[in-house]
This record gives sequence, structure tokens and C-alpha cells, in this order.
Amino acid sequence: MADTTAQANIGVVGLAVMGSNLARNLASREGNRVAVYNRTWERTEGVVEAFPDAEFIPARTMEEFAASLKKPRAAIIMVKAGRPTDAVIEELTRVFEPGDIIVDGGNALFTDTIRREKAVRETGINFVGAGISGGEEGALKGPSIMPGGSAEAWETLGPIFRSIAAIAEGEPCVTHVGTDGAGHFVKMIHNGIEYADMQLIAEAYDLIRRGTGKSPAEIAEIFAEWNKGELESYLIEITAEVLRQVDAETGKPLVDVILDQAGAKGTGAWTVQTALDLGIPVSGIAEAVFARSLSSKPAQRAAASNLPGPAEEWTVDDPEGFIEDVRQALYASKIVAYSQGFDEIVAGAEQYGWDIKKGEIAKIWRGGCIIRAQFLNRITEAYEDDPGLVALLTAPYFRRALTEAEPAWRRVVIAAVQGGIPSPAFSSSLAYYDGLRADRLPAALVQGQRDFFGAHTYRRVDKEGTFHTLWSGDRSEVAATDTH
Ligand code: NBP
Repeated sequence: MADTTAQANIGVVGLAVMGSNLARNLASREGNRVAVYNRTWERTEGVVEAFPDAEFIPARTMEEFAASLKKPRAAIIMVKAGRPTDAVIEELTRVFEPGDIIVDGGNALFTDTIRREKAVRETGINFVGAGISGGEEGALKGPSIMPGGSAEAWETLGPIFRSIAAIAEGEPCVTHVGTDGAGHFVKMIHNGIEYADMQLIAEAYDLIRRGTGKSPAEIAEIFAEWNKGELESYLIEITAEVLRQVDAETGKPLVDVILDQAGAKGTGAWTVQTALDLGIPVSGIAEAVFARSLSSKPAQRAAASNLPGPAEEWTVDDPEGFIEDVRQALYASKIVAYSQGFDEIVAGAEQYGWDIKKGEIAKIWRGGCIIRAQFLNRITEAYEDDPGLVALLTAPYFRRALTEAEPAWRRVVIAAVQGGIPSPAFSSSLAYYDGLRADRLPAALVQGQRDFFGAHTYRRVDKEGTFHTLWSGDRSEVAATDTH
């Protein structure tokens, strides 16, 4: 294909809010020249006119777009996930050549990315699924980028992505995550952890408000204070901002005017669905997804609203002590949520054959993305100290943190139960912690039940083999049979 006009080293297809911001970010970095294409020309024209300094190279057709790109061509697709992505991939494969690179920067399901990579690879073109986190602002100023795909594609894309990624402690928040769907898989887990983190913060706020009677503005100050310590993170920071906000119309705290029905775009549900398939208990993330679902059932909530709760009005005796307990419970539950998320990364990497460096993932989440936090450095250190760590929460730093928080964590869950305050993420995280550290679990009884009704067999603690008991008839005559 003729490329006599080729000048751009990178192209962006799809110029809605994410695509145009990413294109502007790319154009603002030295060494980049950006070609842009959008299905509807008016949108392209609008973006080019609005940002003349970016010196975009606009294209009216895909052929023009391909001709404006230097070889190997590289284009980032930022269109609506799903069929639009497939449509654009089809058009690009028509005008691109072997060795060129198509990047899907949208929020694709990782199994779609695996499918697309396989299909595109057959044409000789590289396909890269890149998770991009940080919303509109991240796209413009520096996102956290989680690219999958081939090592060959990474050679071209690495310097470009490094030029636009967020910088955390001097390092760009991007790394080659692994082949095919690895990048979108890790982005999915990022979003799942984000759901858990947000739900935990919301529960902390609710407990403090209902337990101490403090106003949202007063609780905002508590979060601002917490943001100076080990909980320091973007989500804690914006929580303080949200709680401070006053509704211009009514003068009430805005949080009291917002309808309490949480929405979701689906990536949390994907994380949980995938975890179920992989057999990984991500209970903190699952409870967060379910809590949003429960909130969005107004008819059921109305019907249940007069069911009984605790007889007495619940308040705490020592508000300051309780607030500190909630802080510790939040930190402990957050450690559980991240530990579970990393368990899912390990299981996914094993299932799909990805060599994912866990410490690197924690590093690239330190800036640009929604779960950015100092805390992630501790995760990187834990995996650097012990790459084979079997459960993140057992690393020495987290073990110490959990040991310190454990009594407060229990007090908070007890208080929540007594007060009738729903705290599904706090309590399920504590249940997970207790389950993991238990010497014996009632799973033994479950195995007995399974063997009783379905002859599913069981293993014994005192010898090798699988066994089935003849349960029927006189229970005293049951016999164990070694089925080997
Ligand atoms: P949207 O998801 O709203 O998609 C709009 C873009 O898709 C427009 O450029 C539109 O072109 C194009 N498009 C559609 Br719709 N159907 C098309 C088709 N059949 N062929 C070609 N183009 C088509 O844009 P966005 O909010 O900027 O998000 C872009 C991607 O980034 C999505 O995958 C999203 O999930 C992901 N993402 C978004 C955020 C965020 O905070 N918004 C964060 C992280 C990732 P048109 O102008 O011709 O209609």
C-alpha cells in the first residue's frame, strides 16, 4: 500500500471522549504524531478544529488513515466495546498489512480479546488488547495501561505507551502484561478490586454516620485524615470530596440527595463470573457487586422495609474509638480484597498460560487508575520478596497489619450486626480471613453429605485413597470402602 504521505507514528480510531482525550495525550508527547479517524466525519472535524495545537492528521476513510501511518502501522481503537470493536477491527485488517498493529483500548471482555487476537494473528497483523484505566482525565493526562499481545508489538508500542502513561514515583504506569487477553484480564481484575474498595469505603461511611451521628461534612474530615496514613488513595481522597459537597438546590449534603441505587457497567460482574469459573473465592468483590444489585431493587426494598431490625436505636459509646476501629477494619478488609484479586490473577495466568509479574501489576496501578494508592508498593514488595507467595495476605507486612487490625475488625462486624447495619464486604472479608486461617473447616461435613446423597466419595485425614461409606440402613454398620 502506498504510504508516501505517511507521517504519523500512531493512530486513534474512535474520537468520543476517551479516544479524543487519548489522542490529545499522545499528541502532547514529544516524538508522537497522531492520525485520527472516526466513523462519523463531523466528529473528526470537530476534534481537529478544537485542538489545533495537537496537529492531528485527520482521515476521512480507513484507506486514508492507513496511508497516513508510518510502518509498522499502529492504531488504537477507542470505540464502544462489543460489535463496534469487531466492525473496526474488520475494517483495519482490510487496510493494514502483516507486521502492523491493531490495539483495542476499549473495555473488552478478555475472552473476546483472546478470540480477536487469534483471528487477527492469522492475517499476520498483531492484535493487542490494552486495558486503559483512569477514565476521561486519565486518558488525557496519563492513564494506567495494561497491554497484552505479542512481544513484537510491544517493541513498537512500549515507547509510545510509556510516553503517555501516568508516572508514579518516576516510573511509567505501563508494562507488557502477557500475551493475547492478559491485559484486558488484568484490567478486569483492577475494576473488580475497585468495586470492593468502593463498597468497603461506603460501608465505613455508613457505620460511622449511623453509629456516631456525625454529618457527611464531618465524616469528610475523617476521610481526609485517613488519607494521610496507610489508607492513602485516590478513592479515599474523592470520598472526602463527595461527602463535603453541598447540593446547590436544597442546601443539603449532596450524598443525601443522590438516589441510593448504584449502577454498574459490568466489569465487576465479569470479575466474579470469571472467578467462579476459575474456582477462586473473591468474596469481597462479589459482595460489592451484589450490594449494588441489592441497592437497585426498589420494589423489593420497599416491600421489605417494615421487616424487624434491632429493637433499640443503635449508637456507639466511644465514637473516637469506634472510628479508629472502622479505619482498621477498612484496612484489613481492603487487604483481603486485594489478596483475593491477586489470587484471581494467579489462577487466570495459570489457566490461560500468561507469565504475569504480580509485582509489576501492583506497580502500574500506583498511578493513573482509580485504585491508585501508596498501599500498592507493599504488594510489589511482597511479590519481590517472595515471587511464589501463595496468598498475598500471608506476606510479612500484611500479616502484621492484619494481626494489628483483627480485634478492631471483629468489634466493627459485631457492632454492625447488633446495629442492623448492612456491612456485607466487611463481614465477608472477615469470614474469608477466618476460613483461610482455620485448622479444620466444616467442609468435612459437606463431603459427608455429598457422599451420602451422591456417592461422591471423600478422602481421609489418616490414609491415602478415596472412600465411600455405605450410609443406608443401620448407621452403626456403615462401612468404609477404599475405592482404589
Ligand atoms: P463510547 O463507548 O461512547 O463509543 C463512542 C465511539 O464509538 C464513537 O467514536 C462512535 O463513532 C464509535 N462507534 C460506535 Br458507538 N459504533 C461504531 C461502529 N460500528 N463503527 C465504528 N465506530 C463506532 O466512547 P467512549 O466513552 O469514549 O469509550 C471508548 C472506549 O473506552 C469504550 O470501549 C469504553 O468502554 C472504554 N473506556 C471508557 C472509559 C470512560 O471513563 N468513559 C474508561 C475506560 C475505558 P461515531 O462518532 O461515528 O458514533
